[in-house]
Amino acid sequence: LDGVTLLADNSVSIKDPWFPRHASDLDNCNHLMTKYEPDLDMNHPGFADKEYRARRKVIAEIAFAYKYGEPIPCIPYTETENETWSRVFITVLDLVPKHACVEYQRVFKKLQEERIFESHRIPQLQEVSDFLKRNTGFTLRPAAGLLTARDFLSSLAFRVFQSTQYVRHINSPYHTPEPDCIHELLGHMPLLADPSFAQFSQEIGLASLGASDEEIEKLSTIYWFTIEFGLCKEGTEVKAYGAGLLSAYGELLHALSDKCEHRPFDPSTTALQKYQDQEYQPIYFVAESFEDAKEKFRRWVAAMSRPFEVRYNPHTQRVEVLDSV
Ligand code: NLE
Ligand code: FE2
Repeated sequence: LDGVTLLADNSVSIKDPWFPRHASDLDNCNHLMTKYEPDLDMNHPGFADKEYRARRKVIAEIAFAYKYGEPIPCIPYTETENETWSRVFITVLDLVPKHACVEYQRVFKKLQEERIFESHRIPQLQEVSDFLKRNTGFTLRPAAGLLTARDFLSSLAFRVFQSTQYVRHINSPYHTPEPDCIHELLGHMPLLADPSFAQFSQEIGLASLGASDEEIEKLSTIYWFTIEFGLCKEGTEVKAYGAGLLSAYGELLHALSDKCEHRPFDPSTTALQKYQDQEYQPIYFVAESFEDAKEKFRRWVAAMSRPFEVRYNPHTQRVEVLDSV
């Protein structure tokens, strides 16, 4: 292929860079970050556990093989995996009424009523995806592990959430630095079924399409301090809405204690805050409300350098590009 053909085929140019235009293009957006893997990281609780590593491989293969439009394969979880879920589920049940935001609590109840959230078994991604679809139009895709920020954020533009399907090691049930399905299910799913939160998530995704590397870094930092580790005000109290807090009770208690710093959520400063993903966070950002976070985010995104605007068409599942200059 010569350069001209490449340009024509992939529409690669600075003004018109490649990014997924249709939900099926997400089949090409599953580049993994090699971080915290049980095969590579000696500190991973599964590093010395051959059986665990083999299990992870089997589950990863499902994600690699997955294509747009297919049902998400069902995983018959083992007794140990269900036991790990059970332990985390029970601690979350205990802390939710006091520390989770009302939106999370509302959907959590609904998930229990529909018998999707039960203490003795891990829900299947397909049933949760169907639940989300009924509530906000979000759907799930299985992911083999941690994706690059660009790939991960781009899915959100289509109201698609890339979800891991493997389970953390039984030896560290209450905190893991890498996402696993317990984190996805208990942390992310309730709020992705909330309309206002779903909208906020999608807008972060839309802002990421065709963004520069520097902007992707800022957007993923905002994602980190909101969707993963966000706190919000509720009257005079501060509650958790971040998924990384709601799936790890140790950090949840830490985040609401006086051992860390709370700052008001403000996209321009939050986007520049350095963060690490090994330990509990030293700083959390507190939103006034989802609506307020969304307003502030919109104003901040409007100042981004992208020479075009994008709009999602849910009827065609396609992103439309509008010239804005
Ligand atoms: N620390 C979280 C947990 O243990 O559930 C996972 C965070 C993934 C970014
Ligand atoms: Fe997450």
